[in-house]
Amino acid sequence: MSESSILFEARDSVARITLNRPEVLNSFDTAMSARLQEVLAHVAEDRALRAVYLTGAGRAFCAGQDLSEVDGRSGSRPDFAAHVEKVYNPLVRAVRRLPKPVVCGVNGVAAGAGANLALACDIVIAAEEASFLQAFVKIGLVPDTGGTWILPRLVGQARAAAMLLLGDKLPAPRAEEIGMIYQVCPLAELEQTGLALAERLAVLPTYAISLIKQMLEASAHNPLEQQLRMEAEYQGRAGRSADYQEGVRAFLEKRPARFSGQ
Ligand code: LHQ
Repeated sequence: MSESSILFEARDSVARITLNRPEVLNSFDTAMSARLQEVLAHVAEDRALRAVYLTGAGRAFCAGQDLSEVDGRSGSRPDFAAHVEKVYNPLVRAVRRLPKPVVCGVNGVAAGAGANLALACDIVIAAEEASFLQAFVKIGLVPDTGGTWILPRLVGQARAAAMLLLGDKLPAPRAEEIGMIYQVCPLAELEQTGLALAERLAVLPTYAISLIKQMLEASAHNPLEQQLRMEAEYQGRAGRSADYQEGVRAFLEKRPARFSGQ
């Protein structure tokens, strides 16, 4: 049921979110997406929460769409455009626009929309045993959940094309090698590593981090001149923040900074 398909736990300033339908490799049905959208909206609003750790329960991260929900065997022709707008696009927007960092801990296979949800996160780490596959083409579909936007930016056109057209499994260590994800670690250390990263991020200047997220995203399409103007404008904003006051004061007083996130 939707109540338990997403587990949510707030510990100190870190929101821990777990995709929790392990019997179907945490694949998404509509209710699970709706619940994740609610949880992400709550995290966006709650000022006490300053970083997210997203992972999956059981042996997979997420196998994308729950194919039993969109079973094409009846011969009907469903409206997948509306489905993608309702189920997947809001998740990508929520993660990318969240004014807080999202660490994704890919604990096992990440396929289809599941792979692209992971790649939409700000820092992606994975278990050595994990893998990524752009499974869409294998069932006659096209990539969604931002895959055609994010993948070429992460790995370049040549590798993105091969991954999207062939749908082969990419082992996590190779994904790290080619810069698609940040880091791999043994499965037994994944949670500790991911939560430690989220905890570190949660005490950094959250407002500046939210600006950096926007700047990185804009750099994907801005010409240099526009990006330079954005950097100047956003530095202006950051310079007016309480965390800048604290950061520079702490530096001059030779003590660790205590950032409020504002
Ligand atoms: C599943 C699934 C699953 C249901 C494993 N659904 N049960 C957007 C627009 C509209 C429509 C369609 O979708 C989209 C976005 C998308 O994400 S499209 C891509 C959808 N995903 C896939 O095509 C991946 C399908 N799954 C797989 O290829 C494999 O399961 C992977 C490679 C992920 C894992 O393989 P294995 O480790 O060998 O596991 P398995 O295949 O044996 O799966 C274990 C169980 O989980 C099994 O059920 P069972 O009752 O036999 O134990 C699977 O049926 C079930 N499962 N993925 N997406």
